[in-house]
Amino acid sequence: MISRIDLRGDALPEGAALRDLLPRAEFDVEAALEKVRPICEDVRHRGTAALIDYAERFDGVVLERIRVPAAALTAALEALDPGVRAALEESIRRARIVHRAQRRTDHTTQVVPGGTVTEKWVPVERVGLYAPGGRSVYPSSVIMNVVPAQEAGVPSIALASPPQKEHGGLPHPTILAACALLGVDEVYAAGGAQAVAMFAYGTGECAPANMVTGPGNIWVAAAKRYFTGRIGIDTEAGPTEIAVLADDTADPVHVAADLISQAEHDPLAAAVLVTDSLRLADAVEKELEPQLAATRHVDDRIVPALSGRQSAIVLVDGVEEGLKVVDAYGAEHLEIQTADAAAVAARVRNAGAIFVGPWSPVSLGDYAAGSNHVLPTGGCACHSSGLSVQSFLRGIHIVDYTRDALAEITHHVVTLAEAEDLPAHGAALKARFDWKVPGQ
Ligand code: HSO
Ligand code: ZN
Repeated sequence: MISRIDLRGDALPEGAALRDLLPRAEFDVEAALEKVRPICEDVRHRGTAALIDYAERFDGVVLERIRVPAAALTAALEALDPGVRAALEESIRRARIVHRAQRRTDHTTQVVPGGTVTEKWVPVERVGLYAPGGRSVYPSSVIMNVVPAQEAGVPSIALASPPQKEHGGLPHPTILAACALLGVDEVYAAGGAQAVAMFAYGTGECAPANMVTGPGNIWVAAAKRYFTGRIGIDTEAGPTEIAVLADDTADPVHVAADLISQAEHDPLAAAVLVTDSLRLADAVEKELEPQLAATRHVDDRIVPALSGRQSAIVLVDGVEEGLKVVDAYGAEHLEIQTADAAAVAARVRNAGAIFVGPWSPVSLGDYAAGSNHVLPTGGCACHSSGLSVQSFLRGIHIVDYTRDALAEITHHVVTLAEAEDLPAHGAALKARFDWKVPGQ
């Protein structure tokens, strides 16, 4: 069911050439861009009326307004299963511990006597968070978006999630309950590109946001790309990926379970096992069958995901080569299931999040490790991080020089300004002094 890529024998190619040998899902955001453009512009011009029309067209519900009433949030929390509530509360508690520790403090550096640069961290003023509906109703993702924004000190947080026909046109009740638990009371029943446009442009009901974060389908990703430059975004989240770097010491039952766990998200989800053990590769493949027989979402998601060209078992000569492969791949989630897993994990350079050893599966991180599960996909782990407090902060440099400190550096500034043919830059400093070239 899962294909094999055999990289044993010859020396591995480097960089892009190695990446080209590895599987990856097609996620053509560019193509979706053309379709979302008119939707976004419609929301810009018609605001709430456009959102109401799209709710009818795409979600099959007739809405009178987009804002979710406060009573619906309270009612959803009251109706929430107590076990789910307790689990969400524990997930929030752990996420807060980790994200609170990420807070940054302002820092002043004295560059020269009388010359300082302070880096001041300021939260984004208003953030719109997106929580998908349909197949992916994930209250855990509400936590992963809201907690870092709150811990960063974002003063205004709003959330949008698609209206659900079976819930009277409101977003899914567990999404609403998660919002209520987190203290987010500004919630909108809007989905897809139109929800992103609502935050980007603002409507009569919803003030514009400076930033939009949160996972979504290809339309949400395309809308985020459309608005890049106008608003801040986190990443264009693509389908979920898991890579497992494992050797002969790994338990095939664990490895198979973890590959299936992420394949469960989406037919385009990627599950990649990188191993130097043929015995493990065979055992994992054998293990998939009984595990699939015991789970749901098999034919619609897991089998297409595992058998798709985005998933594979990659055979390598040793853990050393395996490290090169996982670095070239840059997985959203990377598990290390080898001897001395912590030492191997410490050498990984590219991954959204790393899960070390047999007792740290990706599913733990999805819900309750305290780590964030909004992570870079599609190889973006090579240049980007997952969502964190830092995502919602801006570092502002505050430059404060005394007269003497400015005087001391003026000749260098004037020289560079002349070299760039920008004499007025130099003149801005010279005008402050009875200036002559020092030493003349
Ligand atoms: N693995 C997904 C997040 C998620 N898993 C939500 C379960 N619910 C992307 O990191
Ligand atoms: Zn997951």
